Amino acid sequence: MNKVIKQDENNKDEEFVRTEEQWLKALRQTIERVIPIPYYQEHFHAIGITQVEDIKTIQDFERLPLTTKEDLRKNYPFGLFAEPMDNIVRLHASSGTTGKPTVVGYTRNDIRLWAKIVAKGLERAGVTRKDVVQIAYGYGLFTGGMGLHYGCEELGAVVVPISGGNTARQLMLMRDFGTTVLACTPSYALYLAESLEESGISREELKLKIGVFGAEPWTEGMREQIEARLGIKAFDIYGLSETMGPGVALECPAHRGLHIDDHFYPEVLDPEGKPLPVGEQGELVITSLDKEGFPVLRYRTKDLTTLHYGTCSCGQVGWTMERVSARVDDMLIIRGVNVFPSQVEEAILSLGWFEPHYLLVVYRTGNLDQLEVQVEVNETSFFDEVRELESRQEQLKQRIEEVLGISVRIRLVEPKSIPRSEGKAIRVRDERKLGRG
Ligand code: DLL
Repeated sequence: MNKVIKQDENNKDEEFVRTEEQWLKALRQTIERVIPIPYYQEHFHAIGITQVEDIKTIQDFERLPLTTKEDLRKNYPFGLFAEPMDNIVRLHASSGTTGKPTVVGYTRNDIRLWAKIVAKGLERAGVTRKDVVQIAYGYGLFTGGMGLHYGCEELGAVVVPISGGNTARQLMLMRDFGTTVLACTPSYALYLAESLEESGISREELKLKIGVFGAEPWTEGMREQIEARLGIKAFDIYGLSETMGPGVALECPAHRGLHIDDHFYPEVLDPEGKPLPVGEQGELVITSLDKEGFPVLRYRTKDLTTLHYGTCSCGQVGWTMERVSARVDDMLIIRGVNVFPSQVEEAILSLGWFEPHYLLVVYRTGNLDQLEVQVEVNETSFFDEVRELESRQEQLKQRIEEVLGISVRIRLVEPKSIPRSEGKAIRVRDERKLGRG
């Protein structure tokens, strides 16, 4: 394993930097927590591990079985909890697209820890107790709303728990309550920006300065759009319900990757499940270190990223991850070529003429897969000369084809015709799966 682990004995508890030995100690704690669970016992026995003492090095740890969403489903609902239900105080669940949801349980300590982790990350991004935070992530079984909520309260900021949707009301309260921080998905932030432009409320009437956006992949181009349209600094926040929720990693003002909180041990694997060295892109795998109710061991996130380890210009020492470029699940295979929606987003935004609202439609003619990219034109260009529009369409087609390496069809669509998202945006319609075409 190619990792540089630094030691700094003088660090305060909160900024604690683990040595390799300390990482191992923390990992063994998680192993100890899961060993009594029949599912893990069975899988550990299959590779000859019966007790935590069998894990002596990080290399031993890397032999342990990976956990997948499927494994969680098989143990639905509470089969992988490490604490009796008496000690569980909250449940969350992620819906997923098919089958049963994955259910996660938290003890009182877990909830406290989660709040601390989120508060620490937000503080690094510049949020203080003087801020008014409008939480427009959904509340409920989804971890976004409540995760941010408890984190902001821990920090001492004023929380506006408005949840997602009701856009006109969001804007009114944003102005009237003097909201300084907006927390929601980047696609909803964009929708709010667009609605603000039409609302009669001017940007000058708002006090907004920071955005904490995550829960879905987004590109640098999207960040620039949102920052310019809302007049804020946007920070990327990452997490998933299986490992806790939002807060696993969060950007600092240096914007050189997301700092992974010390309560998680990250790895990046190649498609065969082999650990990759630092600096190489692969699937992120996370082990929780101090979670009691639902510890996860080598959980395959299906998110593609690259890990780094070192000291950031903000002073933080530890792991960082590059922004998640895509989910493995979101990868489309079109005529044998791998296509990610984020590549298309980047190409659209790089030209600067089109709105960042788009949809990838995949269909089949005969035996051939086809990709149509629907992109919205804005109100101004809608009335431009047809020739001008055609030329832009052609340039976009060339740009996307250059990036993807396959031919695509571009369909320019009317302003506001692509559905707006109040949560996680849907970027793909795969008609092959619907049996059409
Ligand atoms: O989306 C938790 C969350 C809430 C994160 C609010 C950030 C802010 P799930 O619904 O379980 O949990 O979905 C997790 O969302 O595996 C990624 O594919 C994606 N995701 C989350 N954050 C980011 C991000 C929440 N910053 C799944 N960039 C993850 C890209 C993200 N993808």
